[in-house]
Amino acid sequence: ATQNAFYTDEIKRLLVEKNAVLVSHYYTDPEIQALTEETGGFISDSLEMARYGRDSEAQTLIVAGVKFMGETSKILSPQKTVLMPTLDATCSLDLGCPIDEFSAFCDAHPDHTVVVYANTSAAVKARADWVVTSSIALEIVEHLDAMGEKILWGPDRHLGAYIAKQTGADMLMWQGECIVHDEFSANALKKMKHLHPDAAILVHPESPASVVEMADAVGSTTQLIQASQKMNNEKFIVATDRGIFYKMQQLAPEKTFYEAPTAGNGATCKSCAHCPWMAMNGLKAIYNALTDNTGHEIFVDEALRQKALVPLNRMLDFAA
Ligand code: CIZ
Ligand code: SF4
Repeated sequence: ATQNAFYTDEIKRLLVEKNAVLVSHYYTDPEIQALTEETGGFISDSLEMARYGRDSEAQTLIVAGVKFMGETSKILSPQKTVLMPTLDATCSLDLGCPIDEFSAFCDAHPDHTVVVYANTSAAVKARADWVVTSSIALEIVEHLDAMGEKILWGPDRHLGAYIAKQTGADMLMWQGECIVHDEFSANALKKMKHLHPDAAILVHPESPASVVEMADAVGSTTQLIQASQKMNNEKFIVATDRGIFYKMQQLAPEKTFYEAPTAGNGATCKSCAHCPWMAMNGLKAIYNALTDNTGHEIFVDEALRQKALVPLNRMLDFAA
C-alpha cells in the first residue's frame, strides 16, 4: 500500500511536470481508472481515446491500454509524444492478423472493400479502405452495403458475423478473435440467468453468436455502459472485460453487476473476463513510462502513418 502511494504521488507530480495526460481504456484495472480521473485524464473506448488525445492540449499522452490504441493516437497526433506503460501490451486480434497474410487475402479479393477493426496494427490499417470500432461498425457496413459494395472484413470473426447478420451485407471474414470475449459460454450463461431471472444480459459483439443471441443489449463498451444506466433492471450480467464494472458501478451505484461466465473456470480459462494485456497497465508501469528514457514511446513510420490516416479519418468524418 505504501508502495502504491509512492507511485501515485510520483505519477501525479510527473504528469504536471511533463505536461502529460493519462488516457485510459475502460478495461484497465480500477486503480488505474481512479488515478486517471483524479489527475484530470480521460477514460473511454478506443475511438474516443484517440479523439481525446488528438484534441488535448497536453504535449505527452500516456495511453493506458494496448498497443493498437497507442498507435492510433500517434497516427492522429504525430506532433505529440505518445507513451505506453508497456509496449508488450498487445491484443490477440492484432497478433492474429499479420500484415503479410492479411495483405495477400486482400490482394486475392480486389473487388472487395477492405474494412478493418481498430484492433489492428498501423500496417493493417494502412492496407484498409475503412477502419471501424465496435461503436460504429454497424452503421458503416450498412452504408457500404447500401452502396452495393462487397466487404472484406477483419480480423474479429464474431463481430463480423454479428454485423453480417444485422445488415445482410456480403462479408468475407478473416478468422480472428479476442481471447477474452471468445471464452464467454452460452451454456454457463443460461444457468446463470436461471439464478438471476430478472437480470438483463449485456453483451459485447466480440462474443460468440450463441452468447450474443441471449443479449438484452448488444454494443460497444460505451454503448453497454449507457444501456446499464438507461435500462430499469436492478441486476445485469455483463459479457465483456470486467474492467468495465468500474464505470458501470460508478454511474449506477445502486445496481448490481455480475460477470458473465466463461467456458472454463478460474483454474482453466485463459483470460477469465479480464484481458491479460490490459492488466499490464499497473501503477509501476505508468511510473516507468514517465521516468524511463526509452522503451515506452510509440513510433509509426511516416509514410505508413499517412496511409493509415486515410481510413481512420474516413471513420471519424462518418461519425461526425
Ligand atoms: O475489446 C476491445 O479491446 C475494445 C472493445 C476496444 C475498443 O474499441 O474500445
Ligand atoms: Fe484485444 Fe480482447 Fe484484449 Fe481487447 S480485450 S485488447 S480485443 S484481447
